[in-house]
Amino acid sequence: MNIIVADYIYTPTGFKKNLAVAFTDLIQDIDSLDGLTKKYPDAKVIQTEPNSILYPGFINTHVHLEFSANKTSLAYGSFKPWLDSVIEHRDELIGACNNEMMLDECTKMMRSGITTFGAISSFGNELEICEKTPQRVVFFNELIGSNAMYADMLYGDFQERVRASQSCEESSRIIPAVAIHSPYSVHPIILQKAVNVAKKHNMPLSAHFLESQAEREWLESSSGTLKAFFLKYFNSSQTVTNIEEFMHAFDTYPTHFTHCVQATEEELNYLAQKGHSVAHCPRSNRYLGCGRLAIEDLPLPFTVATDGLSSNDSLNIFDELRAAIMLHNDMPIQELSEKLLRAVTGDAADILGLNCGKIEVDKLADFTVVTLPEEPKRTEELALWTILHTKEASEVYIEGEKYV
Ligand code: MCF
Ligand code: FE
Repeated sequence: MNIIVADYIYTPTGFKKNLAVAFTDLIQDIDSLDGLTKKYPDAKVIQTEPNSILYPGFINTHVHLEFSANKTSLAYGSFKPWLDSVIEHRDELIGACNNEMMLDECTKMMRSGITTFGAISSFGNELEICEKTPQRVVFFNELIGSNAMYADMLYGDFQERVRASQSCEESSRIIPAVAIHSPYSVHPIILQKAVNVAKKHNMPLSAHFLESQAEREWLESSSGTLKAFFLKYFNSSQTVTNIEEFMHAFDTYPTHFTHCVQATEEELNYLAQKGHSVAHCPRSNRYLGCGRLAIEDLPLPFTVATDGLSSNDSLNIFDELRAAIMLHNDMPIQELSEKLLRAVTGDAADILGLNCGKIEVDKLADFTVVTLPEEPKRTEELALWTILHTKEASEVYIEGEKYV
């Protein structure tokens, strides 16, 4: 048994002073240090540095490790030029992205306090690294392919990748999962089959959805800037599905939809009614010129995620949270900071069905210790100071083991 003490503990009911947490691989007890040392006299006591806050480990729900080699290859600023640049540079970027590079990004994520991440995998290349990294990885096997002619082959490859990720379940912290790339890139027939796979195995399910205005126009009327893209690369002039049909495909299984920047109020209400949620990627949306997700009016639960280095400059969760504070500049800053911290802890865990993300008895002992540069003068501002002053965590624990 271990006991960890910090000036503040971030619990589902707010920041608490004068408490400590007893843990093995699970959180066993929460009480005063005195109370815990009496109950567990043999426990090792871990005293964190002064001005520290004990958080549950942070969760980055959506990242593409395979694109970690991108620095200046992909075109930022607007969606269609970005998509063109993905097609142009994809092979060389994936080729340049070796295990060492991906492991380095996992380590950097961990130093920023991320103990769980959702890896969107198009080829399965990062499976080995996701097995090796100490973090819990929700391994989202991505299905992509809009051409009916190749659909069966692509679906077969997807099934194989799902199986490979399932075979790692016992020996690592990998949780197999399914990702549908997007409505514009997946044929409705295989889409429904993949949704059924997730449903059958009770796997987390995610999909990019209504990221850009260009996507919206293409899905609504097979027009707009994506028209030239589909003609050029896929020799097609018609969308394979529409917004309504795509949403209905997920009616019976709660799904984590990434972006949703261009969804209407009506569409968001529909998704909310079906029990879905949103992954909000503020920097990715800004860099690809997609707009701002109005989180102040969002009728459904959301997480905050970095997306990949294909549309970002780092996978550091604190960089992302600071960007969110700047992007949502009309929201009251303290309230927003609290909402953002919930989005990367308890809300993310609830949405992905994980037994972590909260400092509560019987949850997995995943912790991130954040140390403020001086004694905080007011408890009401702890969430904001945490986001503004932290680049790296001072300690990180996963299932009770110390990794940072
Ligand atoms: O989330 C961002 C932007 N939206 C869509 N896709 C991706 C993102 N970052 C990487 N991708 C990948 C996606 O997984 O781009 C590839 C897919 O494999 C090709 S999209 C034609
Ligand atoms: Fe993405």
